[in-house]
Amino acid sequence: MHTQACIFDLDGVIVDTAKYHYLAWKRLADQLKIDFTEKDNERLKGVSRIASLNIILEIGNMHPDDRTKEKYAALKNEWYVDYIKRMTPDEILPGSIEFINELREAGIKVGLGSASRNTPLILKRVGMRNLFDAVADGNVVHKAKPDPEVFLTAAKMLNTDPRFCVVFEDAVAGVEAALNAGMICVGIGSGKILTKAHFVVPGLAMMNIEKLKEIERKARI
Ligand code: B16
Ligand code: MG
Repeated sequence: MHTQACIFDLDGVIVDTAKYHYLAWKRLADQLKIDFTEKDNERLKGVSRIASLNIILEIGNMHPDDRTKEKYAALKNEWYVDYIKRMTPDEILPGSIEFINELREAGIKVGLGSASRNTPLILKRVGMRNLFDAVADGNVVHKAKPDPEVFLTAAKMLNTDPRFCVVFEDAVAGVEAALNAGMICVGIGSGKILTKAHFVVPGLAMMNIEKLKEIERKARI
């Protein structure tokens, strides 16, 4: 097997924080009298905080100045943090810990690549920080997915050639970021949405080393 490192997205792959992002954005949209639906929320997945706000403002056809935008983003984050500071390890998505432990036992490095600036708080709340050899998140990376910066940074931290990294991603922008980094990408979710991923599974509960080997073989053909 060539794979030397696996890099995981956080929101939607390891934990389901998308629901909290939605509740907090919805609260802001309601205050601004913008009609923001769960379907609209799909467009926000994997996208940075300010880019998410821009999508919501676009839906409402609003054009506030930069200072007002920062105020809105800060308000949303305050409400979001209120949710995530109450998270528990019960909110880790099924199969995540088992698969990561299997990788670690096989000597494969494990990294995290997330757009979220709240990554440290989430990892602390769910007690997973020690399972990652490297964490590249929105605090150290500045270009939003689909730019490959977040995954290339994780690979560098792990001292691994990007060609030997496999990324697990639930967002379209994240899959593109992984491919732009020259990595193999396993989509988490639906093959109808994540059409560019090398392989798609519904969740990490479907993953193990044997499956990883099979995916790697198919992706390299
Ligand atoms: P924050 P991921 C992303 O996390 C979320 O999918 C996206 O909805 C969010 O806007 C972004 O993080 C920034 O999060 O506001 O906490 O900095 O999927 O890259 O783990
Ligand atoms: Mg995600």
